Amino acid sequence: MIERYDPLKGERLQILSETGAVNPDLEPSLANEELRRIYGLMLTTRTADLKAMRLQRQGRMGTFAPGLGQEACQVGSASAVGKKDWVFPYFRDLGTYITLGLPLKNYYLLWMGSEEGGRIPEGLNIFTVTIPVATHLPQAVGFAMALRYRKEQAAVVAYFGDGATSEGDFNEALNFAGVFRSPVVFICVNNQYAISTPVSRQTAAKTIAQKAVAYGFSGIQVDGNDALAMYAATREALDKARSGGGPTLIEAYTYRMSDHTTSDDASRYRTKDEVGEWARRDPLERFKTYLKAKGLWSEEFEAGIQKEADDLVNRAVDEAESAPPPRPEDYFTYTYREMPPGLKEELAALQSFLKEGGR
Ligand SMILES: Cc1ncc(C[n+]2csc(CCOP(=O)(O)OP(=O)(O)O)c2C)c(N)n1
Repeated sequence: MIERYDPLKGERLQILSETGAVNPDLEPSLANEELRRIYGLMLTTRTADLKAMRLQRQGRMGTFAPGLGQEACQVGSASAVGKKDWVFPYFRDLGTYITLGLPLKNYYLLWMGSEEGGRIPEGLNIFTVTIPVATHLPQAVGFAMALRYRKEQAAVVAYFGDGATSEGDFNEALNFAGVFRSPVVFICVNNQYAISTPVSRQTAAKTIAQKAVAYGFSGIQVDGNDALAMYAATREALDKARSGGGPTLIEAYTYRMSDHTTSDDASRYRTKDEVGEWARRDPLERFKTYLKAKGLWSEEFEAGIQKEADDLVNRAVDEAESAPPPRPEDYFTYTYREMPPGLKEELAALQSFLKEGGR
């Protein structure tokens, strides 16, 4: 299917139309319970995301990067990840973490400034939030090569934004992956902006997906507000990667509905009309219409999963807020197995500063 969509011709994979009508030829065969689960995960993601924004406004959380509008990119693609695959998310990937089973408490703790939040529970094949743009991409490719050398039937998924494609790390990662046919799926979440820089100032290319052509592998542009399309494209790309077919670049074409972070004001560089235009393409509404048409949605179902989401979010807030406060030393502890001399010096300086009552 991926090969059938040519990004150079402006072709984009869509399975659920903007009005929620499904293309029966492309509809993935997912059990009813799985479809309801996908919707529930998107709803949970949105609930958790809006809560984080409120916590920040109340001074209970640090800077936060909201993912409003990107739920289908995250939940749709992550639902296709296999048990043995590994995932390198980026900093706006709450739904990816929720889908793959990271406790929400951890995610909240991280944005509350605690390194404890970055401790991934045993058995979860997922990496911590990466704040530096694109630095995790060469790491993801290296990890994929390690899987290959170990002859594991597994692949890697790496997420990043459109802004990341201007970084050298993007070029190095995709070039290496192309040459060595690494088992990796690159998912570029093109949400149209990198802070205030629109994608038209990021690249002169018509699509991001077409960049794959220059690296010698396939790229596909997918409607990122269509969870079914994200699921289908990711599943196919992962199957291909695991069976030796090499990498794929998926461009999830979407929109960041909220601010870049809690310290941004997007209304200074975007028009109300533009935001309104994208609000019509809401990924949750679209999926709800699809479930309704299949007889899988009811008011009681919605109320039930909303309550579950609220309970989960409230529990995670309680747990995160009652956890021990972060220790400044922790920021030095986890980067290297053995702390290099420069860091040791900085840590000692911080400790004496704190001892003297510094804050
Ligand atoms: C290497 C690096 N440079 C700059 C920054 C500051 N920064 C944080 S997010 C961001 C924009 C990223 O945009 P994009 O990759 O499109 O992802 P989005 O935030 O839109 O999801 C920048 C420049 C950073 N974190 N890392």
